[in-house]
Amino acid sequence: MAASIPKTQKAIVFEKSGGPLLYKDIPVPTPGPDEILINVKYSGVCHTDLHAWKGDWPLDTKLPLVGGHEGAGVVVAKGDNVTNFEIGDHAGIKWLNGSCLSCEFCNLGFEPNCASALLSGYTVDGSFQQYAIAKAIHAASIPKEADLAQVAPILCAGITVYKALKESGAKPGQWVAITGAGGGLGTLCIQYARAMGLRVLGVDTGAPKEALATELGAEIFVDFAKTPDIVSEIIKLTNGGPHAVVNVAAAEKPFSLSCQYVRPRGTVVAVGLPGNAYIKSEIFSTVIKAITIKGSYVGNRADTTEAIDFFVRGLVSSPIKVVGLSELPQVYELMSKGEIAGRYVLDTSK
Ligand code: 8ID
Ligand code: ZN
Repeated sequence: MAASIPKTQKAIVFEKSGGPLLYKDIPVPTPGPDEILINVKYSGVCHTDLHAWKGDWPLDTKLPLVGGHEGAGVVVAKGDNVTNFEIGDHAGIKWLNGSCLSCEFCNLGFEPNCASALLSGYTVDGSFQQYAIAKAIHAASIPKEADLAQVAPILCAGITVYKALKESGAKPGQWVAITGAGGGLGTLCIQYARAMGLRVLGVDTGAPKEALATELGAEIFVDFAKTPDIVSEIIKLTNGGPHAVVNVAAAEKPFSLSCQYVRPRGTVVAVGLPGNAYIKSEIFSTVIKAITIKGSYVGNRADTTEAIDFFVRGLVSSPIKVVGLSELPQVYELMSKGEIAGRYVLDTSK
């Protein structure tokens, strides 16, 4: 039997960029005809949520805003037009909350590039609340056997790195370097890469991140704070440079460095989104080495299903720490200082 839906719920709300993160009661929203209402049990905290709160990016957020876009929970209500979910199903809020499904980009499966895309925890309220709305056609379907706390980070971090690895074109047996390897996206990227048959070199800093990255499958770890010449070191360690680099670091510098150490004919993928930052690659070597530099932005519905399938099959695990929803400000503080190895997940009941 479906649980009764309360009128109000706990959420974390901010009213202006960088303003107080208020843990308070707000109304439970009602789903429209093409929407589902998800009782969010757990939500991952992505660095994107921190950018959204700080107002780092050249794109305004909705205000006031409930952030969050890695929400895993149970469908408790649905609109009349929804046919792909039933009450009681497990479902996920992801970054791409909705898109038009009829433009050039949606038609080709490039839904993240839709000009009318709705973004959870950015242009619409997200998963840092107990009850969140998603467009049914875009919501992630989560198999019942998946643990809801552990599957949460797959809904952004997992999908994003899985897609970026596909976009990198790296083939089994080849080297992929991952910058930001010890963070939320990075620790999942290591595992997807391994599951896809790639050899992983992780770049990040500090003993806890080194230990975690190595445990999860990085063959080599390069500590950027302790390595004077990262470029020549990485070229030496990978016998000519990695065939691909997936940059998930939340900082500018590693992007340009990766253009220097990537192997000739290799691909540099930009995924991390440090604000007001640029990738610089010297033209002569870009041409002579015939390298590719490209961006990769979350994933489409098919990527979502595939990324969740890797998780359900046990090919990737979630390196998470679970704390209460009310503790989001402390999580942001640790994240700002670069002190999180893996991912924090919020339990919305606390
Ligand atoms: O679709 C997308 N493109 C997408 C999706 C989701 C997230 C992009 N992102 C972006 C986020 O907005 C953020 O900018 O990816 C970036 C990483 O998100 P995250 O993994 O959630 O952040 P984190 O857990 O804080 O990890 C970042 C890691 O980068 C390392 C830090 O030590 C941390 O472990 N790092 C930094 I900061 N500087 C570095 C450097 N110079 C570095 N690693 C290597 N070299
Ligand atoms: Zn994210």
